[in-house]
Amino acid sequence: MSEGIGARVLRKEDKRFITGKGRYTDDIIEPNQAYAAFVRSPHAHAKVNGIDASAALAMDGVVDVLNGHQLTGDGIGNIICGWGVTSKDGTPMNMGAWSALATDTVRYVGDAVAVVIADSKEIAKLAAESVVVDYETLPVVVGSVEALADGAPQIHENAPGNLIFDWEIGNKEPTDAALASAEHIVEMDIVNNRLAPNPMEPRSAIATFNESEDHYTLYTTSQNPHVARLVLSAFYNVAPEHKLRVIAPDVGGGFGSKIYIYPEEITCLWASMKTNRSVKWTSDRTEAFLTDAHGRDHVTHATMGLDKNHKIVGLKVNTKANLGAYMSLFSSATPTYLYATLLSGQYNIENVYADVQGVYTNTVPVDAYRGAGRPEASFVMERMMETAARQLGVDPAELRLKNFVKEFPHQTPVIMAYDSGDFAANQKQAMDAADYKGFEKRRAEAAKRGKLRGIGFSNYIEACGIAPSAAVGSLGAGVGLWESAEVRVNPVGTIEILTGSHSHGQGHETTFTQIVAERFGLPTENISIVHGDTDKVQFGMGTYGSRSGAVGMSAIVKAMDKVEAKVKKIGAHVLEASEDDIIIEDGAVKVKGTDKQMLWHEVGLAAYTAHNIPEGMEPGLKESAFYDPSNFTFPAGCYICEVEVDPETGVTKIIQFTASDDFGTIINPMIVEGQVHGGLAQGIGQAMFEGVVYDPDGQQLSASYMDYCMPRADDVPMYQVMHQSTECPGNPLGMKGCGEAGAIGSPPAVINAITDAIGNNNLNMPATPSAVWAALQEASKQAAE
Ligand code: MCN
Repeated sequence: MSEGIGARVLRKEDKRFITGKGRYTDDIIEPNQAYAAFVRSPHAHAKVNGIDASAALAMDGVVDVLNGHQLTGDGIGNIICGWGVTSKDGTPMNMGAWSALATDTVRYVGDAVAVVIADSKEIAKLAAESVVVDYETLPVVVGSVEALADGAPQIHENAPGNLIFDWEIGNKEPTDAALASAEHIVEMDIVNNRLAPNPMEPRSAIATFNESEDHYTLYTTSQNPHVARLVLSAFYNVAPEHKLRVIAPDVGGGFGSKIYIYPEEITCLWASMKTNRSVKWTSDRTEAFLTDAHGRDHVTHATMGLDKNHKIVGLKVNTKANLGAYMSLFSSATPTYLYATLLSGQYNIENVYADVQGVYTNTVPVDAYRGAGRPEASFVMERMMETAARQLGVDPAELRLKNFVKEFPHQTPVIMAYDSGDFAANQKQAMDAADYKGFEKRRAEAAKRGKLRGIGFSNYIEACGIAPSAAVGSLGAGVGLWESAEVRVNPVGTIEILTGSHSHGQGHETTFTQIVAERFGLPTENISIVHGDTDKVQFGMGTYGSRSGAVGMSAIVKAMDKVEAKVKKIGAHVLEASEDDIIIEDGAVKVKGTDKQMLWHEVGLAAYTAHNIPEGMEPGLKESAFYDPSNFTFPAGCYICEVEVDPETGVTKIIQFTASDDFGTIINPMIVEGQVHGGLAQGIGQAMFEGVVYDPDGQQLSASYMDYCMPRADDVPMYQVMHQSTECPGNPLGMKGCGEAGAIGSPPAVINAITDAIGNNNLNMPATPSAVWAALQEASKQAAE
C-alpha cells in the first residue's frame, strides 16, 4: 500500500500552509469585532492600590476598561493547577490564587491588572498606556534557591517560604546505604536553564457572546480545545459548557505553551459578555516573552554511586524547580511525575531517590515546554554518566553499555515500567554512523588546525502518551488521559475521522489518514480529518506528551475495528457469503477465493440506503471509540554530538549530530524525521543559545529576539537521523511517541561534547561563546596551578 503505514506521504496540510492559506485565530474576523489590550504590571512584585482608567475611558473608540475586581465580582474563578502533588509530610500543595486580572497584588512583570476594549487594536493599546495604576512596590525574588532562603520576600500568603510542595519519590534509606558503600561517587550541581517557547504563531483569542442565543464562541490558539472548554466552564465559570463552543483552527506551533488556559482567553470571553462585542486579542512578541508559560528552570544537586565493576548502585537527586509566580495546568506535574520518574534513564539502577521542591518566584509561570520534565531528567542522568566515565577513565559508551536495562518489562524504583527497547542496538547504530572509532584521529587532525574537537553521548528515555487514565488520576490529575475518535464512512464511501487530538504542526492530517488508507485500501485523498472544534468532535484530550500517535491513533484503530465488523456484515449479506469469508482489500469488500466483490463506495451506499442490509441492522456507517492505553510508551535513543571549539573565541560549531531513535512502528518516516529535526534544533538551542535572563528586580533582560537567541539554520548541522525500533506492546499499532525526543535527548549530548573538547566539565547551558571561553580560561588556570 503506497500511502499506508511506513510510506513517506507528503504532508496534506502543507498545501495551504506554504501557500499562505492557513486559517489562524487572528485571521478570523467577526462582525462588530472589538480589540483587547491588557494593562500589564511593569513591576515584578507590587501592591495595587488603585486603577484610574478615566483618561482611557474618555478616548474615542474605547468601549470599556475592565479590572480584576469586576472580574471576580462576576464570579469568574481563579486559574487552577490540574495536578495535585502531595508533600513528604502528607500535606497538599500550598497554592496561591491566580485571578485572570490581578486584584490587590501583582507578582511578575506582565501580570495583567486591567483590560481595555476598543474599536481598534491601536486605540486599545494607546488607551491601555493611559491607564494609571497606583503600585506600591514590594521586594522581589527571581531564583528558586533564593526564594527558599530565610527572609526571602513572601509571594503568596498561603505558601510560607514560597514552598509549593516538597515531594519525594524512590527508596531513600536503601539509596543512602548504597551511596555510603559505593566504590566511586560522582557528585554534581546541575542547572537547567529557563526557556521561552517561541511558537511561530503567537497566542491569540477571539471571543463572541451571542446574547440572542445565549451562546459563546471562542476561537483560540489551543492544543486541546475540549479541555479548554471544560476548564473555562467547570472551573472558571465563564460560560456553561453546553453554551460554549471552543475552536482551535490552524495553530502555528505550541510546544506545550498552548496547553493552558491563560488569563487572556478567560478575559476575552468575559469581556465579550460584558460589552456585547466580539473581543479579539493577539499577543505580540514582547508580550509572548512576558506571558507565555516558560519551561525548565531547575537547580539540581545529584549524587551517583558506582561499585568496583562500574555498575551504578544508587542515584540521589535534589531539585529545586522554579514554577514562577502562579501555577498553571501541568506545572506541578512537570518537575515531579514527568521528571523524577525518569531519572534512572536507560539504566538498571536498584536504588533511586529524588526530592523536588516546587517554588514560587516573581517570574513568568513555568509549565510544560517540549519534553516537560523529561529533558531535565535526561540532562541530569546523561551529564552524570559522562562525568562518571571521565572520572573513572573509562569509555562513556562502555560504561553505558554495562549499565543498560537489558530485559523487559523493567520496573524502575521510580514508578515506571519500561515495556520494550534495545538500548544497546540504538547505541551501536549511532556509534557506527558517527564513526566513533575514528574520532581520535579527527580530534588530532582538528588540533593541527588549532581547533578543539570533542564528542558527547546522550542515551535518553522518555515516557509518552501519559497514561493509563487510572494511573494518571492516582497521580493527582483531575481527568484521565484517554482519547476519542469517530470514523464516519459517508454514503459515497469517503471517510471523515473525527479526533480529539489536535495537530498544530505534527502532520496529523497526513499520518492519521495513512492508517485508515492502510486498513481499507483507500487513497488518502478520500480520507480527511476533523479536529479542533468542540461542536464537531464530541470530546478529546488534545495533543501534548507525544500522545497523538500512540493514543489518538489507537482510538481510530478501535473505531475502525467497529466499522470493519459492520462492513463485513453488510458485505456478507449483499454478496450472500459467510462473514468469515469476507475480506477488505484494495478499496473493496471481497469474498475470499471468488471474484465476488462490492466496491467500498457501494458498501457506503448500502449502509445509508439501508434497504439491503441485514435485518435489524441500524442504517449508517459511523463508529466511535474511546481508547485508554495500558501504559506510557517509552521512546528511547542514542544521540552522539561532535563539536569543534575555537579556543581563541569560544565559538563552537556542531560538526556532526547523529540520532538513533526507537519510536516503535513508524507511520510516516518523513514526518517522524521532521519531528526529530525540530526537536534537535530546540535542544541545541537550549544547550548553546537560549536562556531567559532576569535582573534582580524581576525584569526580563531577554524579552526580544535581540537578546533571546534562537538557533538559526547555519547553527545546526545536517543531522544523521536513523531508527532502530522495537514494537511497543501497549497499543495496537506498536507506536511510541516521537514529538519530543529530539528536545529531550540532545542537550546533554551537546554539553558532553563541548566539555570533552575544552577539558573542563564545569559548563552550564547555554554554552555561548563567552561561557565556553570562560570555561577554557578556568581550565587553563587550573592546569597552571
Ligand atoms: N508518528 C509516526 N510514527 C511514530 C510516532 C509518531 O508517524 N512512531 C507521527 C504521528 O502520527 C504524528 C507525528 O509523528 O503525525 C507526531 O506524533 P507524536 O509523537 O504522537 O506527537 P503528537 O502528535 O502528540 O505531538 C505532540 C508533540 C509535542 S508533545 C510537542 S511539545 C511538539 C511536537 O509534538 N510540538 C510541536 N512536535 C511539534 N511540531 C511542530 N511543528 N509544532 C509543535 O508545536
